[in-house]
Amino acid sequence: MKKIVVANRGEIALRVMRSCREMGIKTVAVYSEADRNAPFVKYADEAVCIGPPPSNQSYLMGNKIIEVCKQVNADGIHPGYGFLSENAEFAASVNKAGLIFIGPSPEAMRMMGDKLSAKAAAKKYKIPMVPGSEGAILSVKEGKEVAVATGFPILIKASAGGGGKGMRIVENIEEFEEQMKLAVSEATSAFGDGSVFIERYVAGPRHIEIQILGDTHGNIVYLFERECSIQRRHQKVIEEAPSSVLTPEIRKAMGECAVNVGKACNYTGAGTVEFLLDENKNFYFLEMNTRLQVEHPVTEMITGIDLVKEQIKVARGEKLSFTQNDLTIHGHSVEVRVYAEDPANNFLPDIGKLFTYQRPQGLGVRVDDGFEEGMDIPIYYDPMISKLISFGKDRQEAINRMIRAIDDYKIIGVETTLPFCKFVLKHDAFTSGNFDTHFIKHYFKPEMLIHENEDEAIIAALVGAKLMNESKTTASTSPQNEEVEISKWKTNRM
Ligand code: MV4
Repeated sequence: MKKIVVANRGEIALRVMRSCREMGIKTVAVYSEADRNAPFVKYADEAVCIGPPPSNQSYLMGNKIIEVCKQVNADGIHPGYGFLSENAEFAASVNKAGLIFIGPSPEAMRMMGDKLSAKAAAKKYKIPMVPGSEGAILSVKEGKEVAVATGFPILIKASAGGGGKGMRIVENIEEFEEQMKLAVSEATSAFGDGSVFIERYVAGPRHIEIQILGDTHGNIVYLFERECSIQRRHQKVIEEAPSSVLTPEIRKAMGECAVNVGKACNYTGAGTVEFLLDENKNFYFLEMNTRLQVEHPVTEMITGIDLVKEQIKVARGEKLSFTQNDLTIHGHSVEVRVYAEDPANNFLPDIGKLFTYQRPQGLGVRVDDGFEEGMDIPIYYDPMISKLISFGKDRQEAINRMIRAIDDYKIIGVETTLPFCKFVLKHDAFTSGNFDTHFIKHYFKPEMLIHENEDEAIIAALVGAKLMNESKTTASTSPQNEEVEISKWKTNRM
């Protein structure tokens, strides 16, 4: 491969291009009109504008992107995460055009994209799964029988869903019919597929996922776990590797299960197998994500492996250059997602201009971002400003370094989730490692931030007042439009 089109934007486009550059591969940015001045466009060797800002007229235009590949004589496409990354039809079109899709086969994407077929495939390898229905629930009557046999509370999940989309909790049999009907109609309108299934509801689980890597010669390895339990409304906030609760035995067992899930779909490239871990440290396979994930850097930090490089090498047909025995965990890494959202105000998106934007630096600090000082955060896409990643010899050092990095990060112009992340990192439940997916619901109230935030709030208010005076004529978006955009952001999260 000599030239790769990066079919994405922002931090992940830059992230992919950096690895390409190290490998001597030319890069092509495809960008929307909203991203004309973005760092990833400048960083690329070539750049082609593919349309107006809305994703469905630019970053989701698969055929247009394939056309660009032909124009610039590229031989591969890296899809990043989100947008077209898990679209099996797109991957198939790329291959059909004689280009290389840097990711798994369309067949593996299809099989794992549907939760029921993913579970059916995993079952052949005796992977532990939450008790529930064997396959799709076809009637309310059947559903009630399965729910009673499983034991309440249960979850109704959409087979075409994933990442928590289309999930409904049912506490008792009286609620069942209504909830099932809602689940089916939601799944039908959201995914065009009303298939649902039932699982026992695991009450206070941890979300632990295993990174795997497979080549086209039948080798699959696991690159250990990422702990992603700190999340808000299915949106991950803080991730870390390794997890503070896994014993070497459980780690090995989960890793081997993840490899088997990979084998069940002949997986190639980088993928992630999601598990729930209950209070008794039983783990259950949930679903597989067939893309590079947002939080992949923490795995890179503890393994020393560049996952994007490995994706490209696998796509070129190379054998993995290491075996499972070559892989070990070194130190500890934490990632926080920095969003342009106001944590004191129900995490409302707070887009605007980055008047001051100074990244933290120093030993063990990595910033994956896609912005420069003075840039506007576009309203059209997910409002993630950056991912801040720390590395230390152990968990405590990684956490202390992260808190230092948060304090060194200077962002003025928009509210960010940084103070909220600091709140989490300093909380006893987090530092002790004794937390689950309900952490934020249990421990966070917006009032808790107001004190933390005081100095910055005063500066921001002063800067804001000054700017208001300077530019009274600037047009503002109507609240109605803002609402539409907000709902659009919420759908595109990884
Ligand atoms: C569950 C569960 C409890 N029991 N399944 C949410 C995301 C999707 N991948 C699956 N999810 C869950 N599935 C059973 N049987 C709880 C969740 C869940 C969750 C999982 C991981 C991280 C955060 C979560 C937050 C709420 C619910």
